Amino acid sequence: MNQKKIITSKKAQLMAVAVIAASIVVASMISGINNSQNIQKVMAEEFYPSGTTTSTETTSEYKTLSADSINSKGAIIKAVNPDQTTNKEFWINTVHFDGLTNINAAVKCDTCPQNPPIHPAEQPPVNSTIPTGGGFKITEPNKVGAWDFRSFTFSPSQLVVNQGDKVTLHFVGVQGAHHVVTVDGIGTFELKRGQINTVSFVANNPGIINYVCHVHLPNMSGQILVLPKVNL
Ligand SMILES: [Cu+2]
Repeated sequence: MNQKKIITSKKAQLMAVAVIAASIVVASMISGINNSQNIQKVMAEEFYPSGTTTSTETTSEYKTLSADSINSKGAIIKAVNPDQTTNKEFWINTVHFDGLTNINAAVKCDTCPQNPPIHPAEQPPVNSTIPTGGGFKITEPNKVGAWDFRSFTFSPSQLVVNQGDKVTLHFVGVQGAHHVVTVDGIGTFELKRGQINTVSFVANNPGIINYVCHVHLPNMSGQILVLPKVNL
C-alpha cells in the first residue's frame, strides 16, 4: 500500500478572494439566510458535513448564536465553535460514468463476435464538442453502431469542513487505471487502481482547497470548503 501522510501546519496562503468565494458558496448552500446578518455568522442551520466525524462531541462543533439569531423562516442560526476542532475523514473514490448506447453492450472490437443489441444504438451526436484534458472520452461507433461516452469524476467532489479541523482524505483508486492527484497546498501523488493514498492536514485557513486529477481534466476535480470560525 503506497500511503503517504503529509502533515502540515501551514496551508498555502488562501487569498482574500477565496474567502469571499467561500462565503458566497456557503450563503448559496443555506436557505433562508438573512442577508443583513454579518457574513461571518452565515453558518449552518443544523448543518453537518458529509464526512465521518470522529469527535464524540459533535453537537459542540457548532454554537447556537444569540436568541435574536433566528432567520426570517424561524430557523436557528449556528456558527462554528471557535473552541472546538474535530477530525474529519473522507473516502474519495475515483469514478467514471459510462453512457452506453445500447442495453446489451457491444464488444469494442470490430473483428470480435458482437452481443446482439437489444435495441439499435443511438446515433452519435453531430458536432459534439468535448473538452480536452482526458476527463471525457468518446468511443466511435463500431460495426453494429454501438458507441459510448465516458466521464471521470471524484466521488465525493464537494466536501465541507470547519476551520481548525484535522482533515484526512483517503483517495481510493477504483476506476481509471492511473491518476495523478494534487491537493492544493498539500501535495501531488500518483494513484493506481487498487491503491489507497491518504493525506492529512489541518484546515487552518477558511476558503477553498481544490483537488484535481491531472490525467482527467477538467471534470475530475473537487473542492473542500473550509468554513470560517467566528468570534461569538
Ligand atoms: Cu484521474
